[in-house]
Amino acid sequence: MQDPVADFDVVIVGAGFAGLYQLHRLRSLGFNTVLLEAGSGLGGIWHWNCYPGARVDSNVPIYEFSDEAVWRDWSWEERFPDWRALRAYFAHVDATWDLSRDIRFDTRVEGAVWEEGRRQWRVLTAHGERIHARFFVICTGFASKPHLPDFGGLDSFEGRCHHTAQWPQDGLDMNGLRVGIIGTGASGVQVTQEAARVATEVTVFQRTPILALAMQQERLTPEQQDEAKAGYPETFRRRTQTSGGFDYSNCGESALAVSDEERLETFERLWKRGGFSFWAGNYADILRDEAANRTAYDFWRDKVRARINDPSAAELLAPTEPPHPFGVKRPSLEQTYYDDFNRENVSLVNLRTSPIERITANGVKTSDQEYGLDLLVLATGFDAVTGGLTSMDIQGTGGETLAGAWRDGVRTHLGMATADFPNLLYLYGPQSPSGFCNGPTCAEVQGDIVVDLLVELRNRGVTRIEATTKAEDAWRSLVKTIADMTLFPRADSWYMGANIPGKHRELLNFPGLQIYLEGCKASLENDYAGFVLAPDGQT
Ligand code: NA7
Repeated sequence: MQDPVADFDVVIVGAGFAGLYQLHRLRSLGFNTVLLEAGSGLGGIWHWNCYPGARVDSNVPIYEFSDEAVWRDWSWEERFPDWRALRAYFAHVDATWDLSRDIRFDTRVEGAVWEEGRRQWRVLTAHGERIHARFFVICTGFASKPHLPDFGGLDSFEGRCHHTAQWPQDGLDMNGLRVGIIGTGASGVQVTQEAARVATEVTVFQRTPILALAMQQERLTPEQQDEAKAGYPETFRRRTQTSGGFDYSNCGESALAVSDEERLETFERLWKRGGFSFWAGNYADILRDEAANRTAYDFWRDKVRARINDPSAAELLAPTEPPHPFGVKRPSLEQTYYDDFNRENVSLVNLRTSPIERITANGVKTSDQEYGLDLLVLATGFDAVTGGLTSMDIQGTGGETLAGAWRDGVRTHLGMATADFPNLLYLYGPQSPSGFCNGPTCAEVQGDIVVDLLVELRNRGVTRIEATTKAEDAWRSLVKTIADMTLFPRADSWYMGANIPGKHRELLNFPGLQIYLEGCKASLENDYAGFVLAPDGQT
């Protein structure tokens, strides 16, 4: 039985890339640190996402830590590893950095209360523990709160039903089953590809078509990687200098400034490179200018349609007219997704014309017919970016919760702190690069800012730091100004909080790692502008 009350310098929540990096660095700097993790293992999203086909759509080595002690003896089998490989990687990180001894697994944080007198957070776990810490660093990622739409009758379904992020940890064999998949985001695409190979029938319920890009998966050998490792330090340095933390940079300023032939040649080259090249490495105005965007959409549409035999399925999956501008909802990567709709066992239901009326004991009843199912997969996404934070009952100085403080929109300074919540810092959260940035890059770059800040506070004897509302206003307005220069507000995406009924609509991520870092620098190098620092014993 653990001590019900414990005292730490820092409590971290979440054992994904961001949380593990915090633990590793803060501990090495002498901070008394503990990490609380709701799951039974490391990996964050890669602990929960164990559905068939779950795979990262960022390539390695971009999608890993930059510490040589970790990458020196590690090699992957695929350019885009699956969840099993990622779990093995996290076990390797654990062994290298010796992390688990300071991680409490199966420990869900339910809430936290700021205690002004002690200048500490009292963190409450589902086990009833109370953990006191001067600083509370939340690293719950952008996708830790699954979104389960309110489908009537869900409880009456007699088959098995799982959200992709709540998949049974001991697996579920889809062989021979009639599988229904609601949702066609990254998770829906990945499950569909696996189900198509083994299930008797696969029914994909689509509301909005995903504009998925060709992954161009590759097998990797250890020899290949050993040879490439001489270049890793440069690769990792370069990824901190791009706008999305990847190794992509724009291939030109404007898609409209070049001839049709040149544009086509460029698009073909980006397509062959695979991954997010066609999205993050495209012309700079693709995500800003509607006409430029349309050239990319048309290219994508024609590539996809060429693979689908049935013209009506082709029109649903890759419509003649874009459902929204290309790339303003997250594209996701596919390997066989579009070919799978040529299989006898795979069918597509258009929820725009035949909405779901209810879930029945047998399956899904739309306005047209009832689909009998053995397994219903809810690939319906997440209360993204904010959900991991607002689902905890975190009470600041006046007793207001974070969820309450953000009721009419997110308020942060530098995407990592909020007024009335002193000594609370969050990573990969709202108004930070978050979903627009490669996870490991953000974990390190934003993570270093937080670590440096905590070291500086310790050096100065500062025991309380709080963002000002004025700084929040300025940061919020900066995010809005940049968002309005892009096409992102044009889609009902999780980027905009628009996938959750009733959620305030606004761009939740900071678009552009470099501009973000400049904003941080402007504060941190200007004596922490936008924060009020209080040395011990002073207000
Ligand atoms: P996403 O990308 O949010 O996709 C969720 C999907 O579920 C999407 O196709 C939604 O349609 C659909 N959805 C959500 N609610 C409903 C209801 N009520 N009815 C029908 N369909 C619905 O989540 P993922 O898990 O695939 O991916 C999340 C991120 O993880 C991804 O971006 C990567 O970063 C990895 P919609 O498009 O809203 O019409």
